[in-house]
Amino acid sequence: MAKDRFTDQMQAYGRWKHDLIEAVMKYQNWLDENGMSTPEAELRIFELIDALRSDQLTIAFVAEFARGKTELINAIFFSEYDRRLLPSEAGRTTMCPTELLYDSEADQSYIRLLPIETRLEDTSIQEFKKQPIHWTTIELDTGSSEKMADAFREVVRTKTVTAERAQELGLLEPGQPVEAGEKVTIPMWRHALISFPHPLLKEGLTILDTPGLNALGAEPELTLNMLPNAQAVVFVLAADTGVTKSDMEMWNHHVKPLGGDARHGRIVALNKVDTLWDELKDEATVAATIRAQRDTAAKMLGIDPENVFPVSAQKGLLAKIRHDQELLERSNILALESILSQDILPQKQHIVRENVVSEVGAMAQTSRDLLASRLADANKQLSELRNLSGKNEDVIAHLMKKTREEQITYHKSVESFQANRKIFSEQHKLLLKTLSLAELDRLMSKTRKEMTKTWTTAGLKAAMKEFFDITNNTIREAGQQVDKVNTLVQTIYRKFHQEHGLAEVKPKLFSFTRYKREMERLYHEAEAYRTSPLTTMTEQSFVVKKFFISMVSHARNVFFNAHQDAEAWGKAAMAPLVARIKEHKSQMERRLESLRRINESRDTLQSRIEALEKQVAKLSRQLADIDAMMETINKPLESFMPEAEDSGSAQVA
Ligand SMILES: Nc1nc2c(ncn2[C@@H]2O[C@H](COP(=O)(O)OP(=O)(O)OP(=O)(O)O)[C@@H](O)[C@H]2O)c(=O)[nH]1
Ligand SMILES: [Mg+2]
Repeated sequence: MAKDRFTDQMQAYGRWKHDLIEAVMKYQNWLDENGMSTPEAELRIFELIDALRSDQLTIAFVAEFARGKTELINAIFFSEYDRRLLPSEAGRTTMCPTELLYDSEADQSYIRLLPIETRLEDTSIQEFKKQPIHWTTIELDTGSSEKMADAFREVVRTKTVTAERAQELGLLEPGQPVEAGEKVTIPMWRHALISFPHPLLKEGLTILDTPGLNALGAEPELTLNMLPNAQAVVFVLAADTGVTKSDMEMWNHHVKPLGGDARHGRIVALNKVDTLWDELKDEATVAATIRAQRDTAAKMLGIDPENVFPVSAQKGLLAKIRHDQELLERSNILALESILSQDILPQKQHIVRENVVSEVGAMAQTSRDLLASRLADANKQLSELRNLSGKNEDVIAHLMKKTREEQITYHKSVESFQANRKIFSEQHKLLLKTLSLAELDRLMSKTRKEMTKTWTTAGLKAAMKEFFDITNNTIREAGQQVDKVNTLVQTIYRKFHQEHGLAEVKPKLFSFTRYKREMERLYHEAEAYRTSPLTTMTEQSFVVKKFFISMVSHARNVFFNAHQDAEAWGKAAMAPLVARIKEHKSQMERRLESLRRINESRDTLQSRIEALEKQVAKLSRQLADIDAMMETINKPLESFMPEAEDSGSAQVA
């Protein structure tokens, strides 16, 4: 089997995370054992381990209806059930956004369904997720794939309601005429969560299957929160329909805008190429037809043809179930899988590295620096003492005097450091206050009140503008405060370094850019939405309201994350310097103590030297320990080089 199968690589990723968690825990124990732990470090490590344990990789499938999203999911991830696990049929099948994941906190596999009527409430899906009581829960029997597939059929259920009701729920197209008493079919559920212990899901994979275009438009939270939060979006076209107007609309409005950011992988699949297979034509002609379709699709989407993957989900699933190697190759499903493993996973790992590894790495580096300085000091003392043998008391007295003087100057600069630290803490508090959720919540509830009062589009637009103008201002203020606090930190570090000549420690600065960028994106999106001619229709007021609510909750999330981040950063910002100061202080005390003891009784010189030699040996061992731990922490993902014959550029014949 090819080594670049997504399944294998995802499991390698899981092992990497597992090893990393172990290494971080080992580091924590090591800190404890060596008396180098602080409450701040302990808390931070706890948070980092928690972040690693709950780390998720989300892959979303987006396309017009019936392009084969669900079939692709079945073929790539769930073929070992030897059947079509998720319902996929001609016409509209998937009725609501469906997340497949593993909820490690639940004691039973389940399907949770959020009733469509919850659309009438001002609560976002994100918030509903925290309240299982609003969901209909079905226990999932994972013992049989038939029973599972049966249970999954619940997700695609629909019901018939009057057109007025559908309109009330915001499920009719804008401007669609409604006749009194007319019946329409609507989805039964608004959102589905499916949790079961599948190996990939257990590794933290979340798959988001979505219904076609209208559903996307009607559930702004999907396009505003869920898709931008996914690490990869697979956009599916179908060879039997070609690129239609509604495919283009979806691409331009919902998928293309996600691609500007390096954090998001965007993959285009041209599905159903088996409809072009023709036994009456030779393979070269069929391949040329597929290539031509791929090129046309790429041109229309404005991307490189290399980035469009011609596949057959249906044949891929069939081939995997039947273990038909030839058909599997022809389906080209593996090429798509290898893109997921070779592009998306390393990208994801890169983000985890940036967020977690860099931080633990920096902590470990601080410990290492501390040890190295202890070792240097012990060696220095050792050579001092060795030089003392045979010297008179005056020399020792002189050394003691010098050390005491050093101590006094040092204490003075520590005092000035404490004063600076207080200023830092005040400025940091100001930053937290600017990012405070309490303020934002007040603004949110005020805006919500205004929104409930007004159902006119103009009123909603005014509320929207006010909200975003105020938050935009707040973000600008916060940005200025961040600059101020960062400059302060740099000054404090530099000053201490200059006055004390301690080995230079570089402070970690607070990075606010991604929050600023995210809010800018939201602002522009709100602006575009407000001024779009679509939203001038009164029927749209429902969608405007929904849209706004999901934007506001997104903005709240940005603030929440920024606040948390700033808080954690503030706690850690002075830590390396404080550690250095403490260390230097106790080193001086140790030297003085050792000199004093020698001065009092000459005999202890030899035993002091021996004790120091032991200490040097111990410190060297500790250094080796931490070096080994740092190596595990920085270990790259096991490399899974693709084998030549099934590399990503495999041809579809
Ligand atoms: N010939 C062929 N048919 C396919 C292929 N993939 C999917 N189909 C069929 O296309 C139809 C739609 O597939 P789905 O997987 O339900 O499509 P979807 O994109 O999930 O559609 P919605 O859930 O309605 O948004 C089904 O009848 C599938 O059997 C393929 O590779 N080849
Ligand atoms: Mg589907």
